[in-house]
Amino acid sequence: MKNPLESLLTKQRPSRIPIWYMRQAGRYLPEYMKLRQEEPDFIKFCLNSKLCVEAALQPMCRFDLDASILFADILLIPYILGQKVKFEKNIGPLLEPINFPNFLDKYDINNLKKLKPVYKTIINLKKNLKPEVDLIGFSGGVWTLACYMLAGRSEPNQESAKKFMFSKTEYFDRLIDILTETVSEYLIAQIEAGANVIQIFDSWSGVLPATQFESYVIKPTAKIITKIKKRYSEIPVIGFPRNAGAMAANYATQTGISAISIDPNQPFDWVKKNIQKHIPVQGNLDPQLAVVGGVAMFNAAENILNNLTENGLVFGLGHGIVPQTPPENILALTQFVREWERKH
Ligand code: 1CP
Repeated sequence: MKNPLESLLTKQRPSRIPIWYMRQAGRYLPEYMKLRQEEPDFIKFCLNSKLCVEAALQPMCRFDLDASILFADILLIPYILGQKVKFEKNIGPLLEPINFPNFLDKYDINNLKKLKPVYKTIINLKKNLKPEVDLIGFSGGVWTLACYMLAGRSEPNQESAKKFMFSKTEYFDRLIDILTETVSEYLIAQIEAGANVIQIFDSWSGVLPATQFESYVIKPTAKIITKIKKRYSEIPVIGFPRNAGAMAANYATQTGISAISIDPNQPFDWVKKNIQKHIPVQGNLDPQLAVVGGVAMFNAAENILNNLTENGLVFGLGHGIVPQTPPENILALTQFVREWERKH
């Protein structure tokens, strides 16, 4: 029998409500902060399988979760494509400016071999997971990767990437093609190593006009999924087109995705009618509720469970767990969902 998460994503009845949280490992866990001191350079940390396996397992020891997510970062892709990437404390990622078209001309898919330590993390992580727990591999969506590559840092409205997209469209399209091929092969390699569910994080999809959302979120995602399905037809892929609004409905029906991670601001009725009619959803508790905890968090969680479990729900947050979150709240939230299920 398949595990709860895999069952739900492949349209079978799960034995219980699957739960996992985006960014469930990492900065809100004191044991992670301690482990992190062993390798201050975050890229090197992500390329150290031993440390990454331990980081991925930390939340599994604390909480009753149905999936473990690979510990790595979406910015390993620009890094192996030859762009210098570093993570600065209190600032975030800093990427060196790209020289066009030289950068595009020196593209070589073989650079993906530099990510062997990531595949090793998956192999060793799998050995440490209970058989009923799924292993999620992931990548950034190509638009989101392009955002960081073009802005060189985290930029809330993505002006730099948008300006480049509108003014240097030919270069931009080539970059998107390169990223589409790279992400496809990267995810296939993760599946080969043992990931049995994939999530694509398109965290910045919400800043795009509808036309460009079609071209740079929906189309590349559809291509990636077609490539994956050709090799591994059974592997479910969860999409996270953050802040996509009404475009999430097109994303649900046009990409071949198995489920969508929805935002906290998407109304239940709209989600039921436009997404759950086709595929299950994942989410969508506001991450700040997990910071606050208590009655506010439980009421909101119950509302999600009352509204979305009937037609396929992976319970989780609408975005990643933020660093200020007390781990006890994640424990209480997980127990609350298990208890709700026992009563219903
Ligand atoms: O220890 C540290 O200081 C590094 C903090 C950190 C961690 C723990 C970063 C830097 N990345 C990660 C791990 C990570 N990143 C994981 C594995 C952990 C887990 O989920 O269990 C995953 C899945 C990611 C994915 C990721 N990285 C995304 C997509 C999800 C999202 O939150 O929208 C994005 C956008 C990134 C980029 C990134 N990595 C790190 C930072 C500070 C940023 C920039 C975020 C921003 O622009 O606000």
